[in-house]
Amino acid sequence: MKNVYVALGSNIEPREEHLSRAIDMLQEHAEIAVVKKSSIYETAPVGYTDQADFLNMVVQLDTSSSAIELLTICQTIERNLGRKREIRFGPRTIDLDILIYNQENSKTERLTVPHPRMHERAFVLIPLAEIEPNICVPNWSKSVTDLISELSPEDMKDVTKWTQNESGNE
Ligand code: PH2
Ligand code: MG
Ligand code: MG
Repeated sequence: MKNVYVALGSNIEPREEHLSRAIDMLQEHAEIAVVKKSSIYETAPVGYTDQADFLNMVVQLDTSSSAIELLTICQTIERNLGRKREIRFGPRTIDLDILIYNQENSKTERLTVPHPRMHERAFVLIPLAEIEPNICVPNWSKSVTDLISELSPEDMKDVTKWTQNESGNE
C-alpha cells in the first residue's frame, strides 16, 4: 500500500457537495481507501484572482494504484463532476491534485510529485498540516510545519476554516 495525500478544491457551487462527492468516488474505488480527511477551508483564489473563493481540503489515501493510475482516477472523477478545462488556474467544479505519493520524487510529462507548487500554497499546506504536520515533503526535504513557517502572514490570512451554516452558507 502506498501512502498518498491529495488536495481537493472547488469554487463553483455546490462547492461542498463537489468535495464530498469526489471523496465518495475515491472511497468507492476498489484500489483506494480514504484514511483521513482535513477540515474544509475557505480560501481566496491564488494565481488567477478574478474568480470566486474556493473550498479546499486534503485527504490521506492508502492505495495500491501507481501514481499515474491514481492521476487517471482523479481526472476521471473531475470529468464525472463536470470539470471543464478552460482557463489555467481558473474556476472549477472540482480539482484533485496529488500532493505527495509515498515519499517519491518523480517528474514525467503528465505528473510531478510532490506537487511542484505545494510549498508556496497556504490553501494546501494548512489543511495538510492539520492531518500530517510532521510528514517530510520530498524535494524540499522539509516538514509541512517548516514549509508553513516560510509563508507570509498575507498568505495565511486568506485561508480560514469553513463551517456550514455560518455566515450564510447554504
Ligand atoms: N487552485 C488553483 C489556482 N488557485 N486558489 C485557491 N484558493 N484554491 C485552489 O484550489 C486553487 C487556487 C489551481 O488548481
Ligand atoms: Mg490545482
Ligand atoms: Mg489539478
